[in-house]
Amino acid sequence: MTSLAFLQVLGIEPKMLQGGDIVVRSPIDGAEFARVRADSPAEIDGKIAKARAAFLEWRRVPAPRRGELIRLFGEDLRKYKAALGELVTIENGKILEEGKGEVQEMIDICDFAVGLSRQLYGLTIASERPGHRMMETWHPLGVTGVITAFNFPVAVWAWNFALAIVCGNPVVWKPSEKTPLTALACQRIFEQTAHRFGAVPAHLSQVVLGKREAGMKIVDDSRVPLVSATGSSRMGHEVGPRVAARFGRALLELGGNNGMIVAPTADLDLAVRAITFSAVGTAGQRCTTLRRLIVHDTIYDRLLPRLKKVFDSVKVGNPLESGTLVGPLIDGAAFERMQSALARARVDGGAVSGGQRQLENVHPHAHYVRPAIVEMPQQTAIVREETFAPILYTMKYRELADAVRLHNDVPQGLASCIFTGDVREAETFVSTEGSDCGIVNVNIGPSGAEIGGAFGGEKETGGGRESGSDAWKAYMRRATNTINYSRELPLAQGISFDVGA
Ligand code: UN1
Repeated sequence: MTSLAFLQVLGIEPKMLQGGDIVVRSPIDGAEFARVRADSPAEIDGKIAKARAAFLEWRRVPAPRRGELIRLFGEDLRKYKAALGELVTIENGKILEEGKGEVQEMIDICDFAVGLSRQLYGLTIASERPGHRMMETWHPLGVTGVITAFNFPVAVWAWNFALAIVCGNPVVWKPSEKTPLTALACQRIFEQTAHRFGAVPAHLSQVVLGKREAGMKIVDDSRVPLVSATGSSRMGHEVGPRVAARFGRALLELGGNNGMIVAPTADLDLAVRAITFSAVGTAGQRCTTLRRLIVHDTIYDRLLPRLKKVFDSVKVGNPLESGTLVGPLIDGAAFERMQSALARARVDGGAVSGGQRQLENVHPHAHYVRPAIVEMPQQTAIVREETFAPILYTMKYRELADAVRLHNDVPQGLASCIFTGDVREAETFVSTEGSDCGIVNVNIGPSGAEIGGAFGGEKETGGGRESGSDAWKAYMRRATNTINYSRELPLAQGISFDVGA
Protein backbone atom coordinates (compact mmCIF):
# COMPACT_ATOMS: atom_id res chain seq x y z
CA MET A 1 0.00 0.00 0.00
CA THR A 2 2.75 2.38 0.88
CA SER A 3 6.31 2.41 -0.34
CA LEU A 4 9.23 2.11 2.02
CA ALA A 5 10.79 5.09 0.27
CA PHE A 6 8.22 7.26 1.97
CA LEU A 7 9.40 6.06 5.37
CA GLN A 8 13.01 6.84 4.55
CA VAL A 9 12.13 10.53 4.58
CA LEU A 10 11.57 10.00 8.29
CA GLY A 11 14.82 8.13 8.76
CA ILE A 12 13.30 4.67 8.88
CA GLU A 13 15.43 2.26 6.91
CA PRO A 14 13.86 -0.81 5.24
CA LYS A 15 16.02 -3.16 7.32
CA MET A 16 14.38 -1.83 10.51
CA LEU A 17 11.05 -3.11 9.23
CA GLN A 18 11.85 -6.72 8.50
CA GLY A 19 12.13 -9.93 10.41
CA GLY A 20 10.69 -8.75 13.70
CA ASP A 21 8.04 -10.43 15.78
CA ILE A 22 5.57 -7.52 15.93
CA VAL A 23 3.41 -7.37 12.81
CA VAL A 24 2.37 -3.85 11.82
CA ARG A 25 -0.77 -3.53 9.72
CA SER A 26 -2.29 -0.41 8.26
CA PRO A 27 -5.97 -0.21 9.22
CA ILE A 28 -6.56 1.39 5.80
CA ASP A 29 -6.46 -2.00 4.07
CA GLY A 30 -5.60 -4.36 6.91
CA ALA A 31 -2.43 -5.46 5.11
CA GLU A 32 0.83 -6.14 6.86
CA PHE A 33 3.31 -3.44 6.03
CA ALA A 34 6.18 -3.98 8.43
CA ARG A 35 7.55 -6.24 11.13
CA VAL A 36 9.53 -4.79 13.99
CA ARG A 37 11.49 -6.49 16.69
CA ALA A 38 10.32 -6.42 20.31
CA ASP A 39 12.86 -5.61 23.01
CA SER A 40 13.79 -8.48 25.30
CA PRO A 41 13.43 -8.02 29.08
CA ALA A 42 17.23 -7.71 29.32
CA GLU A 43 17.25 -5.01 26.65
CA ILE A 44 14.55 -3.06 28.46
CA ASP A 45 16.55 -3.35 31.64
CA GLY A 46 19.60 -2.01 29.80
CA LYS A 47 17.64 0.90 28.36
CA ILE A 48 16.41 1.92 31.79
CA ALA A 49 19.97 1.76 33.13
CA LYS A 50 21.17 3.98 30.28
CA ALA A 51 18.33 6.42 30.89
CA ARG A 52 19.35 6.60 34.54
CA ALA A 53 22.91 7.47 33.48
CA ALA A 54 21.57 10.14 31.13
CA PHE A 55 19.58 11.59 34.02
CA LEU A 56 22.70 12.22 36.08
CA GLU A 57 24.05 14.41 33.27
CA TRP A 58 20.88 16.04 32.03
CA ARG A 59 19.67 17.23 35.42
CA ARG A 60 22.76 19.46 35.66
CA VAL A 61 21.98 21.28 32.40
CA PRO A 62 20.18 24.58 33.14
CA ALA A 63 16.47 24.37 32.38
CA PRO A 64 16.45 27.15 29.72
CA ARG A 65 19.21 25.27 27.92
CA ARG A 66 17.07 22.12 28.08
CA GLY A 67 14.31 24.26 26.62
CA GLU A 68 16.57 25.14 23.69
CA LEU A 69 16.75 21.44 22.78
CA ILE A 70 12.96 21.29 22.68
CA ARG A 71 12.86 24.51 20.64
CA LEU A 72 15.04 22.83 18.03
CA PHE A 73 12.91 19.68 18.18
CA GLY A 74 9.82 21.80 17.48
CA GLU A 75 11.64 23.27 14.48
CA ASP A 76 12.38 19.81 13.14
CA LEU A 77 8.82 18.66 13.70
CA ARG A 78 7.67 21.58 11.55
CA LYS A 79 9.89 20.25 8.76
CA TYR A 80 8.50 16.74 9.06
CA LYS A 81 4.89 17.68 9.76
CA ALA A 82 3.53 16.44 6.44
CA ALA A 83 5.51 13.18 6.40
CA LEU A 84 4.93 12.32 10.05
CA GLY A 85 1.25 13.24 9.76
CA GLU A 86 0.94 10.88 6.83
CA LEU A 87 2.63 8.08 8.73
CA VAL A 88 0.17 8.64 11.59
CA THR A 89 -2.65 8.23 9.08
CA ILE A 90 -1.16 5.11 7.56
CA GLU A 91 -0.47 3.44 10.87
CA ASN A 92 -3.50 4.61 12.85
CA GLY A 93 -6.14 5.26 10.18
CA LYS A 94 -7.20 8.76 11.25
CA ILE A 95 -7.82 11.16 8.37
CA LEU A 96 -4.82 13.09 7.05
CA GLU A 97 -6.13 16.38 8.40
CA GLU A 98 -6.18 14.87 11.89
CA GLY A 99 -2.83 13.12 11.37
CA LYS A 100 -1.25 16.50 10.61
CA GLY A 101 -3.24 18.04 13.47
CA GLU A 102 -1.61 15.59 15.80
CA VAL A 103 1.84 16.68 14.69
CA GLN A 104 0.74 20.29 15.16
CA GLU A 105 -0.20 19.35 18.72
CA MET A 106 3.40 18.12 19.16
CA ILE A 107 4.74 21.41 17.83
CA ASP A 108 2.43 23.37 20.12
CA ILE A 109 3.57 21.52 23.23
CA CYS A 110 7.20 22.08 22.24
CA ASP A 111 6.54 25.83 22.07
CA PHE A 112 4.80 25.67 25.43
CA ALA A 113 7.67 23.72 26.98
CA VAL A 114 10.27 26.19 25.69
CA GLY A 115 8.55 29.01 27.59
CA LEU A 116 8.05 26.74 30.56
CA SER A 117 11.77 26.04 30.73
CA ARG A 118 12.20 29.59 32.07
CA GLN A 119 9.21 29.37 34.41
CA LEU A 120 9.74 26.36 36.66
CA TYR A 121 8.87 28.62 39.55
CA GLY A 122 8.81 27.78 43.21
CA LEU A 123 7.16 29.87 45.90
CA THR A 124 8.85 31.86 48.60
CA ILE A 125 7.07 31.47 51.91
CA ALA A 126 7.00 33.74 54.96
CA SER A 127 8.79 32.03 57.82
CA GLU A 128 7.39 32.34 61.34
CA ARG A 129 10.96 32.59 62.70
CA PRO A 130 13.11 35.76 62.68
CA GLY A 131 16.13 35.64 60.37
CA HIS A 132 14.71 32.74 58.40
CA ARG A 133 13.54 32.40 54.85
CA MET A 134 11.49 29.62 53.27
CA MET A 135 11.26 28.68 49.64
CA GLU A 136 10.43 25.84 47.31
CA THR A 137 12.80 24.51 44.70
CA TRP A 138 11.79 22.15 41.92
CA HIS A 139 14.24 19.51 40.82
CA PRO A 140 14.24 16.97 37.99
CA LEU A 141 12.52 13.78 39.11
CA GLY A 142 14.31 11.08 37.14
CA VAL A 143 13.62 8.65 34.34
CA THR A 144 10.11 9.13 32.98
CA GLY A 145 8.37 6.07 31.54
CA VAL A 146 5.75 6.92 28.92
CA ILE A 147 3.25 4.31 27.77
CA THR A 148 0.99 5.45 24.95
CA ALA A 149 -2.05 4.16 23.10
CA PHE A 150 -2.61 3.67 19.37
CA ASN A 151 -5.20 6.43 19.05
CA PHE A 152 -2.87 9.40 19.57
CA PRO A 153 0.37 7.68 18.66
CA VAL A 154 2.58 10.79 18.72
CA ALA A 155 0.84 13.76 20.39
CA VAL A 156 0.42 12.19 23.82
CA TRP A 157 4.06 11.09 23.87
CA ALA A 158 5.06 14.64 22.90
CA TRP A 159 3.05 16.13 25.78
CA ASN A 160 5.07 13.98 28.14
CA PHE A 161 8.37 14.15 26.31
CA ALA A 162 8.57 17.93 25.88
CA LEU A 163 7.71 18.54 29.53
CA ALA A 164 9.91 15.75 30.88
CA ILE A 165 12.93 16.97 28.91
CA VAL A 166 12.67 20.61 30.01
CA CYS A 167 12.08 19.38 33.56
CA GLY A 168 15.39 17.49 33.35
CA ASN A 169 14.20 13.90 32.88
CA PRO A 170 15.17 11.31 30.26
CA VAL A 171 12.24 9.44 28.66
CA VAL A 172 11.75 5.75 27.95
CA TRP A 173 8.78 5.39 25.62
CA LYS A 174 6.74 2.25 25.10
CA PRO A 175 4.31 3.00 22.25
CA SER A 176 1.33 0.83 21.37
CA GLU A 177 2.39 -2.30 19.49
CA LYS A 178 -0.14 -1.20 16.85
CA THR A 179 1.80 2.00 16.08
CA PRO A 180 5.54 1.37 16.53
CA LEU A 181 6.67 3.10 13.33
CA THR A 182 5.51 6.55 14.34
CA ALA A 183 7.52 6.07 17.53
CA LEU A 184 10.62 5.07 15.60
CA ALA A 185 10.13 8.09 13.33
CA CYS A 186 9.86 10.46 16.32
CA GLN A 187 13.00 8.95 17.80
CA ARG A 188 14.86 9.46 14.50
CA ILE A 189 13.73 13.07 14.27
CA PHE A 190 14.81 13.68 17.86
CA GLU A 191 18.21 12.10 17.20
CA GLN A 192 18.73 14.60 14.38
CA THR A 193 17.73 17.42 16.70
CA ALA A 194 20.07 16.16 19.42
CA HIS A 195 22.92 16.03 16.92
CA ARG A 196 22.23 19.63 15.89
CA PHE A 197 22.08 20.74 19.54
CA GLY A 198 25.39 19.14 20.40
CA ALA A 199 25.93 18.16 24.00
CA VAL A 200 22.94 15.91 24.59
CA PRO A 201 23.65 12.90 26.82
CA ALA A 202 23.31 9.60 25.00
CA HIS A 203 20.01 7.81 25.64
CA LEU A 204 18.05 10.86 26.73
CA SER A 205 15.22 9.53 24.59
CA GLN A 206 14.65 5.82 23.99
CA VAL A 207 11.92 3.67 22.54
CA VAL A 208 11.00 0.25 23.90
CA LEU A 209 8.99 -1.91 21.52
CA GLY A 210 6.84 -4.73 22.71
CA LYS A 211 3.47 -5.74 24.01
CA ARG A 212 1.93 -5.53 27.45
CA GLU A 213 4.84 -7.20 29.28
CA ALA A 214 7.29 -4.62 27.91
CA GLY A 215 5.19 -1.84 29.44
CA MET A 216 4.96 -3.74 32.70
CA LYS A 217 8.77 -3.97 32.93
CA ILE A 218 8.81 -0.18 33.00
CA VAL A 219 5.86 -0.06 35.41
CA ASP A 220 7.63 -2.29 37.94
CA ASP A 221 11.09 -0.72 37.75
CA SER A 222 11.93 1.48 40.73
CA ARG A 223 14.54 3.35 38.67
CA VAL A 224 11.54 4.93 36.92
CA PRO A 225 10.00 7.33 39.46
CA LEU A 226 7.24 8.49 37.10
CA VAL A 227 5.14 6.33 34.80
CA SER A 228 2.77 8.25 32.56
CA ALA A 229 0.31 5.81 31.02
CA THR A 230 -2.49 6.36 28.53
CA GLY A 231 -4.99 3.62 27.73
CA SER A 232 -8.09 1.88 28.99
CA SER A 233 -9.33 2.04 32.57
CA ARG A 234 -8.68 -1.70 32.72
CA MET A 235 -5.01 -1.05 31.95
CA GLY A 236 -4.93 1.74 34.55
CA HIS A 237 -6.38 -0.58 37.18
CA GLU A 238 -3.26 -2.67 36.75
CA VAL A 239 -0.66 0.07 36.27
CA GLY A 240 -1.79 2.36 39.12
CA PRO A 241 -1.50 -0.16 41.99
CA ARG A 242 1.74 -1.64 40.66
CA VAL A 243 3.44 1.74 40.48
CA ALA A 244 2.02 2.67 43.89
CA ALA A 245 3.31 -0.61 45.39
CA ARG A 246 6.87 0.61 44.83
CA PHE A 247 5.95 4.20 45.83
CA GLY A 248 6.38 5.46 42.29
CA ARG A 249 4.28 8.17 40.76
CA ALA A 250 1.68 7.24 38.12
CA LEU A 251 0.15 9.79 35.80
CA LEU A 252 -2.91 8.04 34.42
CA GLU A 253 -4.90 9.07 31.38
CA LEU A 254 -7.59 6.43 30.98
CA GLY A 255 -11.06 5.93 29.55
CA GLY A 256 -13.64 8.60 28.94
CA ASN A 257 -17.39 8.44 28.45
CA ASN A 258 -17.92 11.99 27.43
CA GLY A 259 -21.30 13.65 27.41
CA MET A 260 -23.01 16.72 26.00
CA ILE A 261 -26.17 18.33 27.32
CA VAL A 262 -28.17 20.19 24.66
CA ALA A 263 -30.47 22.73 26.31
CA PRO A 264 -33.55 24.41 24.76
CA THR A 265 -31.67 27.66 23.98
CA ALA A 266 -28.76 25.90 22.26
CA ASP A 267 -27.64 27.07 18.84
CA LEU A 268 -28.49 23.86 17.00
CA ASP A 269 -26.36 24.67 13.96
CA LEU A 270 -23.30 24.87 16.16
CA ALA A 271 -24.40 21.84 18.14
CA VAL A 272 -24.79 19.64 15.04
CA ARG A 273 -21.28 20.52 13.87
CA ALA A 274 -19.75 20.02 17.30
CA ILE A 275 -21.56 16.73 17.86
CA THR A 276 -20.50 15.38 14.49
CA PHE A 277 -16.83 16.29 14.88
CA SER A 278 -16.58 14.95 18.39
CA ALA A 279 -18.65 11.78 17.89
CA VAL A 280 -17.49 10.56 14.46
CA GLY A 281 -14.07 12.25 14.16
CA THR A 282 -11.11 9.87 14.54
CA ALA A 283 -13.76 7.15 13.97
CA GLY A 284 -14.85 7.55 17.58
CA GLN A 285 -11.42 6.52 18.84
CA ARG A 286 -10.43 9.53 20.93
CA CYS A 287 -10.50 9.32 24.68
CA THR A 288 -12.44 12.59 24.40
CA THR A 289 -14.94 11.29 21.81
CA LEU A 290 -18.54 12.31 22.43
CA ARG A 291 -20.42 9.16 23.41
CA ARG A 292 -23.55 10.39 25.21
CA LEU A 293 -25.95 13.10 24.11
CA ILE A 294 -28.50 14.32 26.64
CA VAL A 295 -31.09 16.45 24.87
CA HIS A 296 -33.95 18.54 26.25
CA ASP A 297 -37.21 16.85 25.32
CA THR A 298 -38.60 20.00 23.63
CA ILE A 299 -35.83 20.04 20.99
CA TYR A 300 -35.07 16.32 20.72
CA ASP A 301 -37.32 15.79 17.69
CA ARG A 302 -35.75 18.73 15.88
CA LEU A 303 -32.15 17.75 16.59
CA LEU A 304 -32.24 14.00 16.03
CA PRO A 305 -33.34 13.98 12.36
CA ARG A 306 -30.64 16.52 11.53
CA LEU A 307 -27.99 14.43 13.22
CA LYS A 308 -29.13 11.22 11.57
CA LYS A 309 -28.91 12.90 8.20
CA VAL A 310 -25.35 14.06 8.80
CA PHE A 311 -24.23 10.73 10.28
CA ASP A 312 -25.73 9.02 7.28
CA SER A 313 -23.92 11.22 4.78
CA VAL A 314 -20.41 11.81 6.23
CA LYS A 315 -17.87 10.30 3.91
CA VAL A 316 -16.45 7.08 5.31
CA GLY A 317 -13.39 5.82 3.48
CA ASN A 318 -9.69 5.98 2.82
CA PRO A 319 -8.29 8.51 5.31
CA LEU A 320 -5.61 9.58 2.84
CA GLU A 321 -8.26 10.86 0.40
CA SER A 322 -9.48 14.40 0.78
CA GLY A 323 -13.14 14.69 1.65
CA THR A 324 -13.09 11.61 3.88
CA LEU A 325 -14.23 12.43 7.41
CA VAL A 326 -14.28 8.95 8.93
CA GLY A 327 -11.43 6.50 8.44
CA PRO A 328 -11.31 2.85 9.50
CA LEU A 329 -11.41 1.36 12.97
CA ILE A 330 -8.01 0.20 14.15
CA ASP A 331 -8.73 -3.51 13.67
CA GLY A 332 -11.23 -6.35 13.58
CA ALA A 333 -11.38 -6.63 17.37
CA ALA A 334 -12.51 -2.99 17.55
CA PHE A 335 -15.21 -3.76 14.99
CA GLU A 336 -16.40 -6.78 17.01
CA ARG A 337 -16.56 -4.71 20.19
CA MET A 338 -18.62 -2.08 18.37
CA GLN A 339 -21.07 -4.65 17.04
CA SER A 340 -21.45 -6.32 20.40
CA ALA A 341 -22.11 -2.93 22.07
CA LEU A 342 -24.82 -2.22 19.49
CA ALA A 343 -26.36 -5.66 20.09
CA ARG A 344 -26.43 -5.04 23.84
CA ALA A 345 -27.97 -1.60 23.32
CA ARG A 346 -30.72 -3.18 21.19
CA VAL A 347 -31.49 -5.67 23.95
CA ASP A 348 -31.80 -2.69 26.32
CA GLY A 349 -34.40 -1.12 24.01
CA GLY A 350 -32.07 1.12 22.00
CA ALA A 351 -33.07 2.10 18.45
CA VAL A 352 -29.96 1.92 16.30
CA SER A 353 -29.37 3.93 13.11
CA GLY A 354 -26.14 3.23 11.22
CA GLY A 355 -23.29 1.16 12.60
CA GLN A 356 -22.99 -1.14 9.58
CA ARG A 357 -19.71 -2.25 8.07
CA GLN A 358 -18.67 -0.29 4.97
CA LEU A 359 -16.38 -0.92 2.00
CA GLU A 360 -16.04 -4.61 2.80
CA ASN A 361 -15.83 -5.46 -0.90
CA VAL A 362 -12.95 -3.08 -1.52
CA HIS A 363 -11.09 -3.78 1.72
CA PRO A 364 -12.08 -7.18 3.11
CA HIS A 365 -9.33 -7.00 5.75
CA ALA A 366 -10.09 -3.46 6.92
CA HIS A 367 -12.96 -2.35 9.16
CA TYR A 368 -14.82 0.74 8.05
CA VAL A 369 -18.16 1.54 9.68
CA ARG A 370 -21.03 3.94 9.29
CA PRO A 371 -21.18 5.96 12.58
CA ALA A 372 -24.13 4.91 14.74
CA ILE A 373 -26.76 6.83 16.66
CA VAL A 374 -28.55 4.83 19.31
CA GLU A 375 -31.68 6.29 20.86
CA MET A 376 -31.82 4.91 24.38
CA PRO A 377 -34.85 4.77 26.68
CA GLN A 378 -32.43 5.16 29.60
CA GLN A 379 -28.75 5.07 30.54
CA THR A 380 -28.25 1.31 30.77
CA ALA A 381 -25.03 -0.57 31.56
CA ILE A 382 -23.73 -0.53 27.98
CA VAL A 383 -24.07 3.27 27.81
CA ARG A 384 -22.02 3.55 30.98
CA GLU A 385 -19.14 1.65 29.34
CA GLU A 386 -16.58 3.16 27.00
CA THR A 387 -16.72 1.47 23.58
CA PHE A 388 -13.91 2.79 21.39
CA ALA A 389 -16.00 3.26 18.24
CA PRO A 390 -18.31 5.87 16.68
CA ILE A 391 -21.46 5.14 18.69
CA LEU A 392 -23.49 8.07 19.99
CA TYR A 393 -26.13 7.19 22.59
CA THR A 394 -28.93 9.75 22.88
CA MET A 395 -31.25 10.33 25.82
CA LYS A 396 -33.87 12.93 26.77
CA TYR A 397 -34.19 15.16 29.82
CA ARG A 398 -36.69 17.62 31.22
CA GLU A 399 -34.94 19.33 34.19
CA LEU A 400 -31.30 20.43 34.05
CA ALA A 401 -30.58 18.89 37.46
CA ASP A 402 -31.68 15.50 36.06
CA ALA A 403 -29.50 15.96 32.99
CA VAL A 404 -26.46 16.73 35.16
CA ARG A 405 -27.19 13.70 37.37
CA LEU A 406 -27.45 11.47 34.31
CA HIS A 407 -24.33 13.03 32.88
CA ASN A 408 -22.27 12.32 36.01
CA ASP A 409 -23.67 8.85 36.56
CA VAL A 410 -20.89 7.01 34.71
CA PRO A 411 -17.63 5.59 36.08
CA GLN A 412 -15.45 7.83 33.88
CA GLY A 413 -14.83 11.58 34.23
CA LEU A 414 -12.82 12.99 31.34
CA ALA A 415 -14.58 15.55 29.09
CA SER A 416 -18.02 17.13 29.09
CA CYS A 417 -19.96 20.04 27.67
CA ILE A 418 -23.24 21.89 27.54
CA PHE A 419 -24.78 23.72 24.61
CA THR A 420 -26.96 26.54 25.88
CA GLY A 421 -27.61 30.25 25.40
CA ASP A 422 -28.63 30.57 29.04
CA VAL A 423 -25.84 31.87 31.25
CA ARG A 424 -27.41 30.34 34.37
CA GLU A 425 -27.36 26.88 32.85
CA ALA A 426 -23.82 27.34 31.56
CA GLU A 427 -22.51 28.51 34.92
CA THR A 428 -24.36 25.74 36.76
CA PHE A 429 -22.73 23.14 34.52
CA VAL A 430 -19.21 24.47 35.18
CA SER A 431 -19.91 24.98 38.90
CA THR A 432 -19.18 22.56 41.73
CA GLU A 433 -22.70 21.16 41.35
CA GLY A 434 -22.28 20.64 37.62
CA SER A 435 -20.09 18.30 35.60
CA ASP A 436 -17.67 16.14 37.62
CA CYS A 437 -15.17 15.88 34.76
CA GLY A 438 -11.64 17.20 34.29
CA ILE A 439 -12.69 19.06 31.12
CA VAL A 440 -15.91 21.06 31.22
CA ASN A 441 -16.87 23.11 28.16
CA VAL A 442 -19.65 25.47 27.09
CA ASN A 443 -20.84 25.64 23.48
CA ILE A 444 -17.94 23.57 22.24
CA GLY A 445 -17.61 19.79 21.99
CA PRO A 446 -15.69 17.60 24.47
CA SER A 447 -12.86 16.64 22.10
CA GLY A 448 -10.06 18.58 20.46
CA ALA A 449 -8.59 20.27 23.53
CA GLU A 450 -5.75 22.77 23.17
CA ILE A 451 -2.40 21.93 24.76
CA GLY A 452 -2.38 25.01 27.02
CA GLY A 453 -4.86 23.57 29.51
CA ALA A 454 -4.27 20.68 31.88
CA PHE A 455 -5.61 17.56 30.17
CA GLY A 456 -7.12 14.68 32.10
CA GLY A 457 -10.04 13.57 34.19
CA GLU A 458 -11.46 12.14 37.37
CA LYS A 459 -12.81 8.80 38.60
CA GLU A 460 -11.87 5.89 36.30
CA THR A 461 -10.15 8.35 33.95
CA GLY A 462 -7.33 8.13 36.47
CA GLY A 463 -6.89 11.64 37.88
CA GLY A 464 -3.74 12.52 35.91
CA ARG A 465 -3.15 15.89 34.29
CA GLU A 466 -0.86 16.24 31.29
CA SER A 467 0.12 18.94 28.84
CA GLY A 468 -0.46 22.60 29.83
CA SER A 469 -1.13 24.67 32.95
CA ASP A 470 0.93 23.34 35.89
CA ALA A 471 1.00 19.71 34.72
CA TRP A 472 4.82 20.04 34.68
CA LYS A 473 4.87 19.61 38.46
CA ALA A 474 4.26 15.87 38.03
CA TYR A 475 7.66 15.62 36.31
CA MET A 476 9.63 17.27 39.13
CA ARG A 477 10.22 16.82 42.81
CA ARG A 478 9.57 19.67 45.16
CA ALA A 479 11.97 20.54 47.95
CA THR A 480 10.94 22.89 50.74
CA ASN A 481 13.96 24.83 51.98
CA THR A 482 14.27 26.78 55.23
CA ILE A 483 17.34 29.00 55.42
CA ASN A 484 18.51 30.41 58.74
CA TYR A 485 20.59 33.56 58.25
CA SER A 486 20.50 34.59 61.95
CA ARG A 487 22.80 33.70 64.83
CA GLU A 488 19.96 32.11 66.81
CA LEU A 489 18.23 28.75 66.53
CA PRO A 490 14.55 29.40 67.25
CA LEU A 491 12.37 26.32 66.86
CA ALA A 492 9.10 26.29 64.98
CA GLN A 493 5.89 26.21 67.01
CA GLY A 494 7.79 28.15 69.71
CA ILE A 495 9.17 24.94 71.22
CA SER A 496 11.82 25.36 73.87
CA PHE A 497 14.50 22.64 73.85
CA ASP A 498 17.37 23.75 76.05
CA VAL A 499 20.32 21.37 75.68
CA GLY A 500 22.46 23.67 77.83
CA ALA A 501 25.31 23.82 75.31
C1 UN1 B 1 -6.57 11.08 23.51
O1 UN1 B 1 -7.58 10.73 22.90
O2 UN1 B 1 -5.89 10.25 24.17
O3 UN1 B 1 -8.54 16.70 23.21
C2 UN1 B 1 -6.03 12.47 23.50
C3 UN1 B 1 -8.34 15.92 22.26
C4 UN1 B 1 -6.93 15.76 21.78
C5 UN1 B 1 -6.19 14.75 22.61
C6 UN1 B 1 -6.89 13.44 22.77
N1 UN1 B 1 -6.26 17.03 21.87
O4 UN1 B 1 -9.24 15.31 21.70
